[in-house]
Amino acid sequence: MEKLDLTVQGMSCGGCVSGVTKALEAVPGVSGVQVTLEGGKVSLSYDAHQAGPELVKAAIREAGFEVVG
Ligand SMILES: [Cu+2]
Repeated sequence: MEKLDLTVQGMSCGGCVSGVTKALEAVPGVSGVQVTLEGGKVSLSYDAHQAGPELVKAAIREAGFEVVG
């Protein structure tokens, strides 16, 4: 498993946090999703055979949030 830490902009409440969490958990190969409202921190693990940083970032964007780092 590879580890990935990202900063997401635009989350303003617990609903946003659960939206991002659900979007990421729906990506095949992603596990251990942790989303923190304060600071917009997202950390997760992924299986490099199934997922990758670009796929993860696309899922966050599709959920309506911006990846800034
Ligand atoms: Cu919200």
